[in-house]
Amino acid sequence: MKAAHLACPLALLAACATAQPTPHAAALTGAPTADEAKQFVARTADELQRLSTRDNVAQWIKSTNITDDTELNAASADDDLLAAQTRAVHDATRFDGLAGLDADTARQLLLIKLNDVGPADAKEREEETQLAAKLEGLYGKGKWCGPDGKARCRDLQELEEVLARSHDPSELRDAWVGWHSISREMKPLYARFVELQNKAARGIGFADEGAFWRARYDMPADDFEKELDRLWAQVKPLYDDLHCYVRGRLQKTYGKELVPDGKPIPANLLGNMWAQEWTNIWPLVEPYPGGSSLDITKAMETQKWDAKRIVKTGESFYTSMGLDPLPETFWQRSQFVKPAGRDVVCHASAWNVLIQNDLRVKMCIKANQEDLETIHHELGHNYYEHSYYKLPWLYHGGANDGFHEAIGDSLVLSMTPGYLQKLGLLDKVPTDEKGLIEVQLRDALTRVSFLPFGLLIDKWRWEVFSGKVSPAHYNQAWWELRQKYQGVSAPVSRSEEDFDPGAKYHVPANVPYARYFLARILQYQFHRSMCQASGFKGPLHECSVYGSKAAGDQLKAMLALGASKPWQEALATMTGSREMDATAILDYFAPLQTWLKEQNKGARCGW
Ligand code: X8Z
Ligand code: ZN
Repeated sequence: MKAAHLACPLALLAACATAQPTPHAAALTGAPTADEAKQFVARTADELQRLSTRDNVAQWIKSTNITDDTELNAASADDDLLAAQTRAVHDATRFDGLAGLDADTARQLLLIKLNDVGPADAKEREEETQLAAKLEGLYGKGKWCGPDGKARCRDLQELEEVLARSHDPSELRDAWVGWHSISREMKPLYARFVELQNKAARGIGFADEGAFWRARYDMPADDFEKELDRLWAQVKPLYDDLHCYVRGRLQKTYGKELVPDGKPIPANLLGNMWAQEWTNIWPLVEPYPGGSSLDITKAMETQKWDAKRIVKTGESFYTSMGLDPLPETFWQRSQFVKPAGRDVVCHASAWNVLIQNDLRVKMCIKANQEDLETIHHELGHNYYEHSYYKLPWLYHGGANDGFHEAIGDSLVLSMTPGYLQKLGLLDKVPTDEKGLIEVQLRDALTRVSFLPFGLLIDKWRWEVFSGKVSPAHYNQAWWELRQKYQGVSAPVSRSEEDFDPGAKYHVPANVPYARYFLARILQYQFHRSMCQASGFKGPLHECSVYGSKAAGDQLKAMLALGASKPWQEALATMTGSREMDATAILDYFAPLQTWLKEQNKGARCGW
């Protein structure tokens, strides 16, 4: 599969295609020519698009009905695609250094070479695709049936609900431990999966699979790593301020014994299975309770919002900006709610299955704020796909994978209290200083909290791929990074029998994660530009581009580029700048940061 955001085990940024026999390098003799390169690109694109379509169908069937058969079927389609991509990557090297290529051919050759590949040995490739399908399946089917296996079995959605709502430390611990037990059996499979991916990456000249992932950003792979660290350094002070305030407030509920000063926060106390977003602990940290309620989940429940209404609300945001309505087939073919009686991958994803505008989402929607935001996120992927599906196949993709993740998220920033009031989900729009802090703190619990998590998953994987961390130390290295970046700790002691990274979807599903960190930075840059385009003049956090055709035009112009240009150019189209930069998120949260610093005076921050 191609799109980076799909729940596709092997799909990475530029990947996914394969198929009709491309002209094998060996079969071509004589010096390569620019014409020949052009034909090679066209043939390869045809083949890869055909195989990707078939793979998408198989992946969709598997993800919406996990069985041994659908897993094997998906693995087999993946295998064909991967075989063709691997061959194409090798064949494309024939044109390395060739002068006289037109810009489009050169760009497409580059993109072919960034496609996912498999090990050269067919048996090993088959093993890899089967492992990929199995690992994602284990996650999708995961259930916790108590320590002796005899309790009522609970799936992730149920256990997440406990993490979100309970304030009883032992209940929180049990739900956390329960879910983290489902990944234990993944460990040997994952270790082998890493070996095979490394073999594949080395087969095309990369040091390891991590280096291959980092090479997909229109800049040298080492520079990309530095770029991430630079962006993190920009936002870390804001995260630290939030961490300090939240820890202080959690102490009031759980006591200093459970939440000591100067130490990481236990990961089960932050309202989310992975402590990646902290919105759910709002009742414990709300600074000025008693004012207007910002809890729109309650309003959605009372008003009995269903999945269709949630998705329609998402679509109307896009159409209000002048983007097209979703195709009729979207409504017929998507999975909005968890079907009864079969295992599915509930983790939300967006698809263009048959490629020709066959947009779909796959979700298990619940009526809450998180899913209202997630549908905007997923539709962002769908609208990107809608904007580039007529471009040549190799341009079907985001400017980089962080762009793909940031589109919907940038619109979520326009879901201001004023907008939510229009939806009937907020009674009153807070107008005073306290109201502003409340709104910003809630936002920060959702988005600032995420930043270090977004960074550390791939920091861990890169170390795993490079061999710096061996399977004997997988879990230890994981918790070192969780502590270092997030300042959270495991709620109970862990060992190498545990495989805690596997309890996060993107690890068994093999979806790179740095993209989400980038998206958290980019979404504010996009928001700032769209606000300017819409003519908005006030502070960034007050702007909503709902209904702005000018903002929509600006967005459409960038989306329409797909992957045809380096991301720096796409960014310039949208923002006028070629740099990713955290000043937009820092500006946005400036009032909150000042307030947090005030609150934290005298506290022992850090861990
Ligand atoms: O996986 C997702 C999306 C699908 S691309 C729902 N997200 C990350 C996660 O859930 O961990 C969105 C935010 C981060
Ligand atoms: Zn996404």
